[in-house]
Amino acid sequence: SGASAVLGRATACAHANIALIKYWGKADEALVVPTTASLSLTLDGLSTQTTVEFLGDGDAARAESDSVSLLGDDETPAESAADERTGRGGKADPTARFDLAAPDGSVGDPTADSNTIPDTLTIDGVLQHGTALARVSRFLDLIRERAGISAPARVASRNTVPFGAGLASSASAFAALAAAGSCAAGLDLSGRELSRLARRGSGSACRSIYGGLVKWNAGHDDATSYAQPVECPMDLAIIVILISAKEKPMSSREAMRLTMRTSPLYPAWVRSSADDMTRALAAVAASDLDALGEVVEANALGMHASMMAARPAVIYWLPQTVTALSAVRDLRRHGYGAWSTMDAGANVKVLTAAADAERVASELRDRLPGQTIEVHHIGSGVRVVE
Ligand code: 2P0
Repeated sequence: SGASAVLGRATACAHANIALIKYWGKADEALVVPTTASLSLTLDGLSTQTTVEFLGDGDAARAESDSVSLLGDDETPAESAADERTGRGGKADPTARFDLAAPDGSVGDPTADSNTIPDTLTIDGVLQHGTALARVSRFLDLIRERAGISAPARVASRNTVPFGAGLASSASAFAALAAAGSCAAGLDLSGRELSRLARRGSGSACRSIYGGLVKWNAGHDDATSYAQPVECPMDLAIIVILISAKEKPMSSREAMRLTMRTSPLYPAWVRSSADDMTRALAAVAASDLDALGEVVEANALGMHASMMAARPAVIYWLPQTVTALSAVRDLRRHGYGAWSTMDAGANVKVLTAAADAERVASELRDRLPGQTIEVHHIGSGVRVVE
């Protein structure tokens, strides 16, 4: 069919965020409802700009068959029933389909369906196929369903974030996609609705809807799991020590699943996380950076301890990671206010006061020669730019 006319088009820009109190594990895989609440800073610099165009006519055949199997078990009971009618609902492993880093084309791999999806996706100018395209298409299905359209989309995304290196590329990516996609589909969503939508693409993306300090309320279902801005009287900064920009060995999605399923330390980390959140929010309210830094570093190291205790172990650390963590501790002994945090990768991020950031970064460059060390100040929330 001649699907070339553009029905709606929008471009949005979103920034990455770094969690101070971490999200690690889902209580509901399909809806991306986390086991714990998390707290993050949205940063300047690291960003994604995405344009979504819905193309004319749609494809009736696709609307009647393929979208049903793609929506799958994370949708409403009506759609689950539709899955049963088509006899396709029970075939795939419902978890494997969500895995960007599926190692092969086994059952449940979304690449199996991807050639029937008329959407197109380019990331930094490179046309995407397979799992990346399928994950974006499934996400667009949520928007199409809500807007009552069945048009295929053309998506083009540009990043200043290295992909899949534990620098929160999926957060800025799905925040930008949620805003551009919903706008292009003619939906006018509130910040909270946008946050809930972005969450379905990637959990941490729900926090990048807002700028500054942001709390993601864990909630217990789709309606109650969303992010909101938190008043922060301190001017904070994050220094990124880029140890590896290579794609991480295991996606965070897969790693958190493995940690939840097999790590005897995971339940202890979840329990301590609630207390960490309380302490962090109290420290923020009191402008007590020392207290905030202490709980931030402990929360991240506890998360990594729980990963290392998984069977098999999930170890993102490299030798330079340990060196960087030691350098930050050493700076503290010399009176600097600097605390480490880490995500699903080898890189170390350092929390400081904005006013100290350049001085701390320069000390770190002296102690860690040859490493790329960048200061990031607070960034803004997602915005539709055209
Ligand atoms: C966070 N991370 O709070 C934690 C800390 C990494 C370590 O959110 O499966 O890409 O798409 O919901 O959001 C990375 O996980 O995972 C992450 P999905 P996501 O920032």
